[in-house]
Amino acid sequence: TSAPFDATTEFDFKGYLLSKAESVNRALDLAIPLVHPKRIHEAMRYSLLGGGKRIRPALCIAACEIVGGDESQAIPPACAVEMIHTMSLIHDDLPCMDNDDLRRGQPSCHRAYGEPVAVLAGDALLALAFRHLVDLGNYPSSNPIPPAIFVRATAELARCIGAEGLVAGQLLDIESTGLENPVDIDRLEFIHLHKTAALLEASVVIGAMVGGGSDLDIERLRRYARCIGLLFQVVDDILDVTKSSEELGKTAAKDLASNKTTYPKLLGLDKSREFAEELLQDAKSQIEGFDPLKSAPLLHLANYIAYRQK
Ligand code: GRG
Repeated sequence: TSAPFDATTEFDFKGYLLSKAESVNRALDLAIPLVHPKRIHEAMRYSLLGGGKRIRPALCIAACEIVGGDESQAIPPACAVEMIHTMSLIHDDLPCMDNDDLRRGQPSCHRAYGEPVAVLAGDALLALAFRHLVDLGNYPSSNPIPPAIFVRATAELARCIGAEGLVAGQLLDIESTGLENPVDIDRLEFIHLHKTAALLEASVVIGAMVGGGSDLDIERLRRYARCIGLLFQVVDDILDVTKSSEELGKTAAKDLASNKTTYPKLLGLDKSREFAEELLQDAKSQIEGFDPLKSAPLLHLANYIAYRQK
């Protein structure tokens, strides 16, 4: 499938993603110096700086920009969400969870550093994420953000990742694995909205908050993020079916073996594609009222999630 032509086709999306990833990678590198005790800081750096598409930071920065903020205001929250994403991957790979030896083509954190250090590296990244988000020293002094915004952003991030967010999605996913019958569509949607969409939602929402977005802006962007979060998983499921067997990665093969419920299994391939298209259109409709130039990154991020090939 090729990306649709629209008014923003001229926008250099690859360049945008690359430049935001570079800014975030620089800030992440500075955020974790190799101080005592070195081993924990090494493990944190190993997982945080070892690749990744940086989709959540890009969403955070793009949401800040769409409401009129600038990149420098969004770098600390963008780093915070990537720290949380990384800690969730470290913990997800542990033997007590998904038991994965590899992450992004490299030994997973517990394979490289041992389980105790991996658990602690995840814990430390979670703590650092919140510290980094609220540390005024990380923000440009020329464009101060009101303290009340930090309170709201902190609450938002905690809510999205806690027992009513990411953690809830992970638990239900674990409990649904290996069941003889597929889970129903409501449960599948709950898992994806919590396990995947919640952190995308927090990324977008706290980006819009630090950028000075109104409550209405924030709620429209929240809706956008939920749609693309679900879309991410629906497309993942479709790709698992449409990829040839040699293209099937280890994770997908494992999912098949564990009898994982997917959208194509519940709805069929055509209906799953229709659902993906509806989610994409819904996401795009949420950003229609914003400045067309400033909305190009979020528009292209939605297309990227919908039309990616892996
Ligand atoms: C956050 C408090 C807290 C606990 C974590 C272990 C756990 C609880 C949750 C697991 C969540 C999980 C692994 C969700 C999957 C999310 C997902 C879609 C990962 C792949 O994201 P990409 O493609 O990965 O953006 P890269 O490698 O590009 O960063």
